Amino acid sequence: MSSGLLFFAVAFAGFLLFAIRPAWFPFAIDSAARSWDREFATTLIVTGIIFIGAHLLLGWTVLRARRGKSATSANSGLRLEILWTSATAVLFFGLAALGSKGWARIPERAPGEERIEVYARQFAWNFRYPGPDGIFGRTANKFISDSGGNPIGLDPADPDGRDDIVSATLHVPAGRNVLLLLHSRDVIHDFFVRELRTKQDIVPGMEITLEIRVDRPGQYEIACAELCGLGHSQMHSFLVAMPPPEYEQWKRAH
Ligand SMILES: [Cu+2]
Repeated sequence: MSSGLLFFAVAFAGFLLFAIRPAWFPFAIDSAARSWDREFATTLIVTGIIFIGAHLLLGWTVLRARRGKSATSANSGLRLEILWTSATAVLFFGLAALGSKGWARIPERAPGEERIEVYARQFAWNFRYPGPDGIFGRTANKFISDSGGNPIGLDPADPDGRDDIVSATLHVPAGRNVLLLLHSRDVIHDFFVRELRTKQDIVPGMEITLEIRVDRPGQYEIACAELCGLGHSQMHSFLVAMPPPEYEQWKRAH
């Protein structure tokens, strides 16, 4: 096979990878995630055009040199050097500015948002809801008992905690702002949902907040994205986004 044919075969295969998207991102389930996807696509298209253009130019100069026409000396290209260096700088700063606009669009804290606690441990997830009273009951390490069904250490003497709901899956109301309060019981874990395009580290001894708003009901996988020990690969759960009436019903049933 000639090298030219091989080049076109590889280029075509590369093009197909993007066009057919066999291993592309799963769909995005909130507005911030969709804006980051648009940002990603813009960057990919702009850099893709430049990449292809630069390689065509490179091929053209190689062919030209083969035909015996010498390249111009490096000194005479100073103006060009300045031109494309500054064009690259403008492009990169422009893309960064566009990107920061996307980050600023992360959902703001909203009154009436649903507050849910996330508890990560080696190697499982637990989620806590404050129950009808809206107050999270006290917790303490001495009450933690995985075999006794108290993985987060709820204080049995605290009346505020009696109606708290502890679940192994994260149920959220679709279309409403949800404030996740992230806790770790042991080492650093990381809350990751591909469809949210978000990863948030969970550090022991800290309460880290993460604001999400899922607008598409469904079930999505939660993975731990921080290598946290031997069972790390099994540390997963599900985010279940439900229409608000169904969500309220689910809470009442627990
Ligand atoms: Cu983990």
